Formats: sequence, C-alpha cells, structure tokens
Amino acid sequence: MTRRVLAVVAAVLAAATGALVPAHQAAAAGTLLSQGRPATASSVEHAGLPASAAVDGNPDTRWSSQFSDPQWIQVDLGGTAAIDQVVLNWETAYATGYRVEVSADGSAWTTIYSTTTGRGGVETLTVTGTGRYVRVYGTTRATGWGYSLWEFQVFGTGPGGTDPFWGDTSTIPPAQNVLMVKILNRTNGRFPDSQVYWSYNGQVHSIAEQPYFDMPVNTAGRMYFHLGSPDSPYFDFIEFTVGPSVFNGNTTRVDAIGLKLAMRLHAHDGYDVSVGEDQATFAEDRAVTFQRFIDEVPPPFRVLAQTPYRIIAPGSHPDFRPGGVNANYFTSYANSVGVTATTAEVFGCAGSLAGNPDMCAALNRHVATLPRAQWSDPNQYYRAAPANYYAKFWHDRAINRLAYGFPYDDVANQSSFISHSNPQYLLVAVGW
Ligand SMILES: [Ca+2]
Repeated sequence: MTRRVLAVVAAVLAAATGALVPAHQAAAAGTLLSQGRPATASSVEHAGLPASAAVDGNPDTRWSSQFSDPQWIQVDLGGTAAIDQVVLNWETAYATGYRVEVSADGSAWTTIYSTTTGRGGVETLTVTGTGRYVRVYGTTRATGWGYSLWEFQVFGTGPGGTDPFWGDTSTIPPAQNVLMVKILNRTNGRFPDSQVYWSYNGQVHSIAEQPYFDMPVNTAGRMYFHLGSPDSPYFDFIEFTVGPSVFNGNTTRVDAIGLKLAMRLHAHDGYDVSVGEDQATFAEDRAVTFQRFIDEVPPPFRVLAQTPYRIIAPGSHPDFRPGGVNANYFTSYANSVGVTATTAEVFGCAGSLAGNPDMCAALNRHVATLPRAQWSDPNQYYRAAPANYYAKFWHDRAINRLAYGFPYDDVANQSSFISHSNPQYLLVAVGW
C-alpha cells in the first residue's frame, strides 16, 4: 500500500462526502517578519559581529555584545505587526536572564516574555504582542562573554496585507482549466528562479521561464521540483488528484524528504489553507535542518539523514528491514497488542497492517497500548519509544503539525492532505 494509492482513496472519499477535510485553522503559523530587517544593538564585541548578522537568515553568522550587563538587540519590522513567536538561536554566550519586549516607537517598551532560567541553544517562545520594534534585553549572562545570537527570528502577521512568504496573490491569472498553480522560489537566495525547476506530465520549466501552470483534470498526478538543474539530485514532489471542480493533494514525507515544501490552496469561496514545512523550517539552512534531525532523533534513526540529499523514511533503510541491526525495533511492541509484523511493515503500514490503518498509525505514534479513545489525541503521540521518530520530526516542523510521515498518517486527520471544491489557485513553495 503506497501513499499514492491512499491519496486516491482519500480523494475519492473527500469528493464524495465533502466531509474528510480536517477542521484545522485556516490561518497559517506566523510569517517570518524579521529576516533582512534593520537591526541595532546596545554594543558589539567587534565589527565582525554586527546586529544585522542575527537577522540575516545565515546560521553561520552572529551578533555578539560586549562583556557586560545589560545588553540588547532590536529589529525594526517596518510597521505594526502582531507577533506570535520569537525564536532565539544562541551561541555559547547565551543569556540566563532576559526579556523580549515590543514597542510602537522604539522607546516605550512592553515585556511579552521574561525569564531568569534561560537555557541557551534554540529557544522557541510562544508570545502575544503588537508592535513595530522587537527587542531582546539581556540582564544576566550565562558566561564571562557577552550575549551572542546566531539568529533572532520574529514571527507574526503584518505589517501590510501581503504575507511575504506567500507573496502577492492578486496578480495570479484566472485558470482556464481547474485551478492555477504558482511555484515560488523560497530557497533564501541559494538558487535563482532560473534554477528552480518544476515538471509535470512531461513538461519541464524553471520558475524564471514559467511560474504558473494551469492545472487540468488528472488522476494521481505528481509535480516534481528540482534545484540547480532539471535532473538534479536535490528534488522532491507533491501528489494530487484533480477533479472537474475539486483539488485533493498533499505534501508527502512517506518515502523521504528531499526539499522543504509547503502548499497553500485557495478556493473561490474563501477557503485558504496551508500545509507543509513551517516558515521557521524554510528560513533555516538545509545543513541546519539535517543536523537538527541527527541531534533530535534516537540513535537508530540517525542513519536516515543521507546528507546532503535526503532524509529517508525508516522503513526504507536496511537497518530496520529483516536482517538489519534494528530489524526488531518494533517487533515486541507490536506483539504486545497482538500484531505480527516486521518493523519495516510497521513503518510502511504493510503486511497485516495494510488493512488496519488505525493500528498502524497507533504503533507508529506509540499509542497502541493506550485506551482506544486516546488514539486520536495528538497530545499522546510520540511520547515514548518505540515510535516513528522520523514522522515526529516532520510533524514538529509542519504548519499546524500536520505531515505525511508514514502511509496511514492521515488517521485522525494528522496528514498534510488538503481538499476543497471550486479551487482558485495553489501556491507551492520550494525551499532548501
Ligand atoms: Ca546569522
């Protein structure tokens, strides 16, 4: 059973009932507002470590202050914004005590987050605030050095009406077929539009040649994306089934991830839903994402990062297949709930699990020994081993935490599947 088959089944059901669409929020997680904006700081350690290096999107450059308390760094968003998340990527010289503040004018500040127990590393702060300026105000240093940030990212909504990630949608031409697809280069400058390729049904174009595709009716279609050249090993794809007046599709990580992808479906009735990797993940360099995967997953899963091209699903790796060093990873856990299956069959929802989507999903999410009522509660997922930590990683980095991490990840509406009638356009963001 492949995801592609499942997509068709799901699509047919959705088209027939109109009721399978997850009821998640239409609003995407906040947009990255701070990257490339003007930044200033109370001091710099030296001219090679300026404030601007904390908002340049490059994980290898940083701001560092002089070695005293207090110190601050601020970014000007260019207009009033509603701020919902701040991500601080600290160098070794981090703050144990600091505040995050917002301001309308750069002089009167309101605290939206404060701590005396900062732990350094990457801190992702969920906040609520409104302002044009956002400041990190350090009060206590963790080391004898100053305060130093590789990246300081502010997420939210605004200023202005156009979401900079998805761009201006007012100029998208109307479709003659079912819907207009627009492909967006979101590689953070790593590839020019002339080297971001899309292909569908024998057509191959760069974004520079043709950013639009007028999508006709099709069954179980795929659109591929390649970076650098039309047959580059840096590639990925989306899957879809398009009816005369309906789009059904998903980003899939069932086999592997080759490129960061997100898509946003807009329909004539105002439906507007985004799925795929979140904007913080798009903003992050590829090498950082690969390293984060290696750092976060348990040791048996680290081999899945096939740097620099792909991170593959565990069921595809020889370690987890019969005869492999981790061939028994899932076996006893599956046996404990009466399932006889190899580890690769659990990851791939194959063998006896092909006909048992709920159980396959429960095993991958490590909820199979919980009462059935908890199988649909995402708060219970991936809390203990054995579990599909590959899938967990992509859920953690997905818009609304929805991802296709294994073939039956659509159980309990956890997948990145979107479907709606009378579609108008589909934006597809291709990242690095
Ligand atoms: Ca930087």
